[in-house]
Amino acid sequence: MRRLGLVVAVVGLLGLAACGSDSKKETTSSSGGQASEISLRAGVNDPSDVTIAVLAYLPQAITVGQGTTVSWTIAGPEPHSVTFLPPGQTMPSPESAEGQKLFAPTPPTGSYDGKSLVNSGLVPLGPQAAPPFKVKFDTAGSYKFACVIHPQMTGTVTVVATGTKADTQADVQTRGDTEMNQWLTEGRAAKKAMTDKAPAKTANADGTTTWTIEMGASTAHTDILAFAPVPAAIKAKDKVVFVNNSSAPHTASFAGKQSLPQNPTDPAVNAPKPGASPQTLNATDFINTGLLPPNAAAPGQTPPPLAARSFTFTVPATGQYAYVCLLHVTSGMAGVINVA
Ligand SMILES: [Cu+2]
Repeated sequence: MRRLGLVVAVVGLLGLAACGSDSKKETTSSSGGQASEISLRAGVNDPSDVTIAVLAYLPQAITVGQGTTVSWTIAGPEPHSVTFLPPGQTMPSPESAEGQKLFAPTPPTGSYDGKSLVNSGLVPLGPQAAPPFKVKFDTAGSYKFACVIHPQMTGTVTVVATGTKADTQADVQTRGDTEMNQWLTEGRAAKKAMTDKAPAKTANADGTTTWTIEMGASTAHTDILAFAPVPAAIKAKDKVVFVNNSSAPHTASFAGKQSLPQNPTDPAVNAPKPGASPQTLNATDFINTGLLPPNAAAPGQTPPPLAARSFTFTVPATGQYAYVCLLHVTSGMAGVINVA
């Protein structure tokens, strides 16, 4: 490989010295067309509505020259990974033990050649910002990567020979913005549909009402991290059912007068408290649904049934019962049950 590089360099020099028009082309493409470092974004939240999370690498595909370092920045509060799997391996479900192993990083040892696992791990886990994840590419080829918790998030790095036209940082920024705006439009429409519809409700024989609040919504390229629609006329002794029809796991967690778990990996996040559905709310205790699974199926499996994605609370008395999703609180996923 070293010798090949030397040959290319010598031919380049000869070209420069000998033939005018060819040498100009060489110079333009090698100096202007290839950057030593290219950075791109992994996920972003809508700057005008933090509850809309774009689940995409921006842009999805980049072309770089040999020797380029690619740098991914987790640009929003939602965690993502940049995971290059070894040849022949497919991305395991994030709920599986295999998937959860990929939450931990496997940093590159030298430049990446497509033959091994290289993985940022899941970052950030919690409110801290994550440093960019960097991989250097010396070998021409096409390398696919994906996010361990968002199977729809995939990308490609194409590495071309030195001197071949590659993306500039400006190209990457422009294409990233174009793709981002497309997915923001998709997400904003889904958010509007979710919040604009009338809350689902059923009348009970005892004169109370059971209201349904949806936990998030998902499109092909976004997660809407909101509880909606908001019922306006809840009365004491009514019931509220939280239902997860989205592609992400969520909780509905009431702090009461306690403090909430801060880290998404805290086992308390996934523990229904004080126990399984149904429960009665109060103004004092920490009350938690635990993680309600997404309405999505692992390969070869069926999605969890509605009952497994639902949790029912009775609201005993007038007052305000504030709640959050413990996984998505940094994306503004929160609500209040107002009981008149
Ligand atoms: Cu959530």
